[in-house]
Amino acid sequence: MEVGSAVRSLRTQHQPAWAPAARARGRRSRDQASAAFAFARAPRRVRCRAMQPHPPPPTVRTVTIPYADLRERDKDLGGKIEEGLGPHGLGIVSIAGVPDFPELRKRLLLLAPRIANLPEDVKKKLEDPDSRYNFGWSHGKEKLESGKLDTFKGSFYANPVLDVPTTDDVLVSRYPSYCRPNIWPSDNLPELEIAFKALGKLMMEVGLMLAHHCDRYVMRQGVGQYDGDSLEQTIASSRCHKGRLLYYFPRQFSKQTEAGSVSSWCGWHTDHGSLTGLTCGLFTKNSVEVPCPDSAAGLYIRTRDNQVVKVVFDEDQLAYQIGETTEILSRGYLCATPHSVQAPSSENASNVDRSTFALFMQPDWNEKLKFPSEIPYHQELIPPNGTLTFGEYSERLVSKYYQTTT
Ligand SMILES: O=C(O)CCC(=O)C(=O)O
Repeated sequence: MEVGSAVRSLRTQHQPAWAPAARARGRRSRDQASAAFAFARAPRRVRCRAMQPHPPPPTVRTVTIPYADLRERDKDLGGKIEEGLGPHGLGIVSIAGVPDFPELRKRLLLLAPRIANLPEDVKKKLEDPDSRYNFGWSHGKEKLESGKLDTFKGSFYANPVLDVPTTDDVLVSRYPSYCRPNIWPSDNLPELEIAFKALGKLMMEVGLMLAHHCDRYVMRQGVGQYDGDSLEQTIASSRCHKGRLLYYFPRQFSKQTEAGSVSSWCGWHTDHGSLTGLTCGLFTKNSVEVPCPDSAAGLYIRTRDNQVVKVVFDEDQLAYQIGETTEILSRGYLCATPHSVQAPSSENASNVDRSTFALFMQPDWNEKLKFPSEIPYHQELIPPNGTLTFGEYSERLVSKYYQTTT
């Protein structure tokens, strides 16, 4: 078991520090931000489905950064960061050529159907209601946009870096969704812990490299020097990271309208943390990997100018999405976007499931965040002095959603 402190503290190194915005300064408006998203960039549009009553959303490729460039701390990646994650971007980029990633991805994703198909009494023992199902197995506990419980997917949550984030009981009861210990299926699927931690740690390492280039980009926008942490420092010193192994159960549609919805497998949402690592979904049928049976199935993003696009990246690429907290603290220079997942609905999609893995990197519960005076989300949660810890902010956010969805 790993008990203890943060992954790797960068606090003593000289780092740019743009995150806490002591004063709001020149945040770009949503209109400006959305104006220039260029669908006309033909090379990024890879295909359209024909013969549909309504034209389907265009398919757009993520901006891709080679790993060899990402790992060079002095390389100027500002153009790519701006194109993918800046005010006119999709809020997602993918990294190509990450060593060991393809094997670690496949090893973990193939375990998702295995955990979902464990006997019900075994899965029950892997649940953690005290964390609001934010550790261990969770199925049918979250609410969909419709208010119904989400039975379309099951998730297995764990912190891939720390098995026991803290032993302080006060903290554990104050922030149970971050501070409770991991639960592993040691008797029934022991290989899950090893595969989960290996992929989670790799995604964290690469995420830190990307965060460094995001910091450089934001600092160059004239944001100036601030007294808090950069994105890289924030992630490196956090004990709050959470991995989510997702298993999307095969869907059967009773109505055509349900089948065509871009959120038929995962509802629209925006990640609220700092940076999310995401693998390309893996489809299986009767435990054997199959190609995606429907080109309309997969990840969709709502752009800054309110258009829905299907987003694709290769299976050996590792994608990263900006979370709301980073958008707020970067004063809009890095942008979070709402996203959803569509289930396949073609004839040969029956019994096809999908597995993927997301790593939610977020500030430590103790990290003091200084919010700008104007923010695009959740303004009502911020006190007049603009300062909250991430733990306090998250609690307020969960209560807000709890009140509005029950
Ligand atoms: O399944 C996917 O590709 C996206 C998952 C996702 O958005 C999430 O878990 O928040």
